[in-house]
Amino acid sequence: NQYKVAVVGATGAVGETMLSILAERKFPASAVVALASERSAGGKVAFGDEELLVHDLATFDPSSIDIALFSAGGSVSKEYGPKFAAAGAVVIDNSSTFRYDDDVPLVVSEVNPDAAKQRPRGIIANPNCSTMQLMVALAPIHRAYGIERINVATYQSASGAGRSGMEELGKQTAALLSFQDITPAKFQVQIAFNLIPQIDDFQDNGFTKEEMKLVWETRKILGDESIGVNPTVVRVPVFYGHSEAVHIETREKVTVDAARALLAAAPGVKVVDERKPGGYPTPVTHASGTDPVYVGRIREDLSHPRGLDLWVVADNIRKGAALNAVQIAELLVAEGLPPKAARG
Ligand code: A2P
Ligand code: 11C
Repeated sequence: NQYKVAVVGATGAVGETMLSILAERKFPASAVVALASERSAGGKVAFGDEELLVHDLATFDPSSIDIALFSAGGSVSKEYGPKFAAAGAVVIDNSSTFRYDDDVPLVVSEVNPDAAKQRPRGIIANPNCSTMQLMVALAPIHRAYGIERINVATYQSASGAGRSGMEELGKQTAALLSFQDITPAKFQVQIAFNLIPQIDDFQDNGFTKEEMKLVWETRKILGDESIGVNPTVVRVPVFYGHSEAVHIETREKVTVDAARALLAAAPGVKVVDERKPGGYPTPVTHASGTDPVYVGRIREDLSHPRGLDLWVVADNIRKGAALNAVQIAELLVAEGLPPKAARG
């Protein structure tokens, strides 16, 4: 079976990676269509060794599309996602627009792949990057030992804010090193040589929306509303790769050896946990540009009898967004989704 695939937001940080991963993994596509706003329509984007012409989403007819990967922001998903679904495409959406709707599955390919089969609206949501890597690492532990509570502090890279976030980090760094003044634009305050304990807007409860996404998405993906999640999210001056200092409390005690063995066998996880300098994953030395979710610094909590500490790092643009979206598309292939062309 060969599918006609659309990538919406093809010129963005996630969209361009969706295209390269579709090519890398030889996704069975009869055609791939690159879509963005009229600003970049007529330009070119890379697809493996080829170049694709960028088309204007606003004037594109979706009727021939089998699978559409959306990563052009929430408002674009909200307007065009349902239009593509109504035209018979399965929409895999990377925005937060549909994630919390009961009739839209929220899928991490290694964790709850079967959820993708029930999609009454023709839309499958891709989780937020910070939740994604947390779930790949924690689902095996939850299923074996039962997680009651998660304390997590994140260290999220500038690429989470898209291409303009990376540009701002680069420009501020260069400007400050040559003693020039900077004016924050994309980020709330200076990001170069700094840390910002805010991602997305503040909610009434004092948490930011990025923090609440960790709470809502964890419960939905693991199918367990009783899990306590206590998040603090921080933007850091790193280009690619989100890191997380994770503390969990389980119903049954998990030893370091048991956690290591479980994670070593878990799909999508790579354990890097040598107790020596550099024997742990970092965004630059391990995660950036690669697919696994890396776990290191595994320790039994000194202050709680059933507590475990972990350090979890992944490329937020790849597993955190583009790779998982393509893996969801691969689930559709495995399921035998009939392509429109074959349906005649
Ligand atoms: P464009 O290049 O035309 O602005 P990032 O998250 O890296 O900032 O990328 C955002 C992506 O979403 C880009 O591909 C951008 O395309 C696309 N995009 C933004 N607004 C629209 C829109 N109104 N219609 C279609 N694509 C959009
Ligand atoms: C960030 N996690 O790092 C955000 C980006 O809900 O898909 C992705 C936001 C989302 O800024």
